Amino acid sequence: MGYFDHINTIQYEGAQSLNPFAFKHYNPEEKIGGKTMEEQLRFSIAYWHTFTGDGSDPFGAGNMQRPWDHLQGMDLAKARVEAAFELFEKLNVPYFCFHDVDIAPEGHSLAETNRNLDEIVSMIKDYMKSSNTKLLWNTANMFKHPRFVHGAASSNNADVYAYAGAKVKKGLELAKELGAENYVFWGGREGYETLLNTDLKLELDNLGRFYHMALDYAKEIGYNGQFLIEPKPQEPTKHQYDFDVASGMAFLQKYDLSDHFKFNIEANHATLAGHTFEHELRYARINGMLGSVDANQGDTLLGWDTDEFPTDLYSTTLAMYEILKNGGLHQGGLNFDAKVRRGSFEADDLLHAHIAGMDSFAVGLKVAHQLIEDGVLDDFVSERYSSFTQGIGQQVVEGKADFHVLEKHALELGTIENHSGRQEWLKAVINQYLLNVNADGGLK
Ligand code: XLS
Ligand code: CA
Ligand code: CA
Repeated sequence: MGYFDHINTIQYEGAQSLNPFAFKHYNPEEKIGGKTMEEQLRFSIAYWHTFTGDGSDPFGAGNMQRPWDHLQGMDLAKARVEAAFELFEKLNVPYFCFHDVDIAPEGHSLAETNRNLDEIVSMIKDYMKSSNTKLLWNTANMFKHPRFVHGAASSNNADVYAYAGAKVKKGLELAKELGAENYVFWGGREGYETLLNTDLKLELDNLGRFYHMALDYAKEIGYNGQFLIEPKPQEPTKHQYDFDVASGMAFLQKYDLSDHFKFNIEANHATLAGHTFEHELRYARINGMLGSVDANQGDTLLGWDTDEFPTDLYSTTLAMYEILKNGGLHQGGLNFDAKVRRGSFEADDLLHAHIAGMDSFAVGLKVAHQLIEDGVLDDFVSERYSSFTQGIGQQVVEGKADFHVLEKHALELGTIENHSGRQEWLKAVINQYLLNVNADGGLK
């Protein structure tokens, strides 16, 4: 007896299908840009939202109806593993991600917690032997337990710092054991509330030291996964240290870590930082630091981290544009760090949500691929910057200009001519591609 027996494996039925349990655009085998959609998109399910999350929010208790609800403790943890591998197979998703506390309950001591983890990890390892689903990344939750009230690797309390080190040590061991392709650091409480009680320099220096210790330990045990920093500007802290990609890069460079880390970019964190999703992806990409993606979306009417399933095709298209320009996600993936709304409390909603997210990114992939093939944006952008391919512009780019050269050129200029940036036209072109690339008939 399984948890999702009433649902068959989700199949691709094409854009005209009205079957709620079918993919309309995600066709894993279909090749786009020389690779299958499965290889291009590398979808992943987030264990915490889908198997551990209960729907509780600051105003109300948990309300999700899950077929494993009657269980507790380690029995509950084991049931979740069974349910997880069943859902991975039903959705044919190649990856999953977890925090340590998502998969096993915390014990009364660190040693007991680690024993719980070991038991569940060996169960997961067994399931992975016969499953196609692999571990995209794992991480340590260093924000939930009260001990992390003042942070973890940026805490004022050295005992907490040590505890955090022990958790990441264990996390790296699990990553190696399960073959995680990446290891993520999201600094949930690595930040501060007020400078009145904060030694900013010591906290940042300690954080830098902590990441070095993690790198050293990974090397020591022979764990070769990619290290990822996941930026977020705030929430739960008022000011989180890895605010966005640009500030994360400055931090990594200062502490001599930039050769060893890439970024895990979450859409909703980008918008919380006052950026677009594609801005963060572009910023990381042009610096060779786009590692992986937490695929979700925020809500323009709500100012917080709502972690909705991604359904905005405009956003998935622009995200896939960056990802394709990056030559793909490499060992990263598109992890649905997304939760069903509180009102969507039935277990079937988990399937609807993932199908919606996977289809939305499949559309984004197809449209972005076509935009790149046709060179629509590339041609426009290169024309727009063509003044830097000749004359004074070329001298600037080749490092042959100084202020004397610039002044001489400026003094000789007559009227300066600028051209329109044509953004309304470009948006209309994207709309055309969105509608045409996917127009393969009406509904049936
Ligand atoms: C929270 C973060 C978190 C990380 C992993 O906002 O998105 O879930 O992805 O700790
Ligand atoms: Ca995330
Ligand atoms: Ca989030």
